[in-house]
Amino acid sequence: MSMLSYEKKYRVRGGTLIGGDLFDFWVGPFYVGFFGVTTLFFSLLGTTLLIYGAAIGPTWVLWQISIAPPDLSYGLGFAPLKEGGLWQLVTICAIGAFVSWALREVEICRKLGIGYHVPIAFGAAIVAYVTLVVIRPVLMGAWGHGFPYGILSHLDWVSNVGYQYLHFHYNPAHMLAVTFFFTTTLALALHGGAVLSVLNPGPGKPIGTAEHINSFFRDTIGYSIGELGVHRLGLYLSIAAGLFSALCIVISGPFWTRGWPEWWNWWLELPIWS
Ligand code: UQ2
Repeated sequence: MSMLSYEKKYRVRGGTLIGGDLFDFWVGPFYVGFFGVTTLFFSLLGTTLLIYGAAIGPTWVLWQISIAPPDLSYGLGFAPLKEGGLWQLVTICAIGAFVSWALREVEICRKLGIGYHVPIAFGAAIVAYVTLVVIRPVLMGAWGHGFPYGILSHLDWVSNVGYQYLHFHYNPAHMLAVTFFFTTTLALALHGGAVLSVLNPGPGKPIGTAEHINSFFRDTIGYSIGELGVHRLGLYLSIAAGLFSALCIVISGPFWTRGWPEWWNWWLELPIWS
């Protein structure tokens, strides 16, 4: 693997959050660090537990394998391994691995002297996952409210929980989350298309610049957000998609227990109609 000239310069000691220079070294192109070790530990243990769960389960059909959370009757206690305890351990491993990875990103940012934007963005995805399997189950009083770890079973969970609130698309936070996801794809399609178009002008022609993109968008829609701006927008849109996803599920149950279409009765009940 190639090493850019500046990589050597920034492969320096320090910037670690814990343990001084204990794991402050590289293996090939990869920075290790304390959190590299913990990432490896949690991912290997979690994956092993998932495979063990599949081995004692009823099927090896990939789509049908499922590691389910405990029954609601176990509340917020520990369940036996084969009764959801595996799910609880896998959840601990997953959170351990995700948070370790984010902290390893922070250490690398500190070494490079750059901002924490990347770990913060990844943090939004972690928040969404933790909301699903910890915060909402705790607020509702049972680990059984978490989603099962399986390709088809987690889809069934989403469908069932959706219908439990009659029509989840009436959830206002869900509306915002979906809108942010779609707008993220629009922005990335525009940005990816814009970058590739200036870099591929055709054989023998010189490549374009950000100014060409500015001109293109000013000519077509009368506005260009700019080279830095489009990346700020992308970061904002995608983080907002994750955070509104977390919000839309955490309010379903702990805050609102009826159908989401009914929530909109506040509109019909406004005094202005009478
Ligand atoms: C832009 C710009 C880029 C871009 C893109 C735009 C030079 C390389 C894609 C255009 C983006 C706009 C107008 C924002 C669209 C708004 C939403 C909500 C999708 O101006 O600057 O830089 O890649």
